[in-house]
Amino acid sequence: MRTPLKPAVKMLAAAMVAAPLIIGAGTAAQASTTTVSSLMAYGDCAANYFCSWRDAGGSSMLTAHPNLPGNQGVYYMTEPDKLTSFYNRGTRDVLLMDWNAGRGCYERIYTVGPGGWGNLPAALNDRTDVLKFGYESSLPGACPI
Ligand SMILES: [Ca+2]
Repeated sequence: MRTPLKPAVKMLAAAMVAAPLIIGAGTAAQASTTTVSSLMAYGDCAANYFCSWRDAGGSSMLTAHPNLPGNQGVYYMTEPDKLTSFYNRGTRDVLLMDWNAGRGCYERIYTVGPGGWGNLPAALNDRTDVLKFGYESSLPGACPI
């Protein structure tokens, strides 16, 4: 049985639902710093963005980053080791990178093609530290391939 939400939580949730979603509006630089609601789900990921969530099935949004060229498309996770599910609405592959302490470098653990969405395999859950669009960017400390 679910515990009813406390009134303050209910009000906050209602306000978040009522607030218009502005991701994708304005410049890419502005949009990349837009605060996202934990109520967002797969369907809320804007076109040309890579979105991630803390929980399976697009639950509890973690990040929304625009598909930018070169090194602008490299994003260090503000909350590393939290990414569980994802949706790539960009036009290029997104590479998920994990710090490998043994090797002392960031290794690619997963690649999400354009349009790809879902949950990471269990062994890769809560490991992503950096994500990057495409292959042309350089990530300092990346493991040699
Ligand atoms: Ca990690």
